[in-house]
Amino acid sequence: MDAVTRLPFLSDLEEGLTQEPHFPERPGHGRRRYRTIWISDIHLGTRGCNARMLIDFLDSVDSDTIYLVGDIIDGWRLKKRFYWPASHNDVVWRLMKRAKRGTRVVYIPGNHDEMFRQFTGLNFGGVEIRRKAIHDTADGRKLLVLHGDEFDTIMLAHRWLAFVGDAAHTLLMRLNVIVNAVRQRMDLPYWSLSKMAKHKVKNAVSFISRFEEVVAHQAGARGVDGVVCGHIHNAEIREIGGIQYYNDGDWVEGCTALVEHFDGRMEILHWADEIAARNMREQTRIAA
Ligand SMILES: [Mn+2]
Repeated sequence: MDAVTRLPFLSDLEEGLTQEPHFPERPGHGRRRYRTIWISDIHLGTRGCNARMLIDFLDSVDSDTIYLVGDIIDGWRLKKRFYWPASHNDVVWRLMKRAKRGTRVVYIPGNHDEMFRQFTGLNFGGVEIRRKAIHDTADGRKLLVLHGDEFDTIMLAHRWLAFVGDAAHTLLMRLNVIVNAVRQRMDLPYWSLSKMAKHKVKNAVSFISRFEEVVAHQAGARGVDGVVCGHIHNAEIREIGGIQYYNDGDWVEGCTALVEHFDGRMEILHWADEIAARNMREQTRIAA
């Protein structure tokens, strides 16, 4: 495929996949089994990605099907600056290995890895690349699976607010002091920059619930029972207007996955909590 070679990092990626993983894979027996696993917003190729935590997750669980719900590799950032540590390569290695061992792997590229959308319909080493998918649950429900950026145009007015977080708030509070020192010198009245920031953070919360409502509404119009997406880095299971809304979260901040049990029951796994609980159990075992 000629198009593949146009992406500078894919040749490095292919080379890395032929080698053994840097972090040895834990043996497959004793893994927790699920019917389906959904993960997204891994952002491989960025410093923010918690690849080591994801490696631990992938070595601890197994499933019949795994959906990669977009923003798996951050092509935007990789194009600007190549950052590809061994752990990031190991994540791809494990996903490819899974496909080879017979797990159905469905990859739905997001907006950060949109360069893979040109391969929609193709099979890449056992990985099916799709624009969206319909998942049939064990208890007979139909779920629409997509990344979620397709609703950005509807959300555009609120979009930037999602990036206003605590760090920005702290910075704005500091700026507030400077701004008002200047204003005072210019004989201008006090004006609260931090108050405005707080208002924006509140808007970020309303952005999330608005996104969830838009996605659920759009899914409902397509006649499915529910929808699974990622994109906004906020894991959630919620019912909105008779539609089940599922978001599998991310591996930058939350480190979460969405899973379907063999009876169709859905659950969000918080992997940092799982690791903490496991360490606690090991400590008590050693102490005993
Ligand atoms: Mn996204």
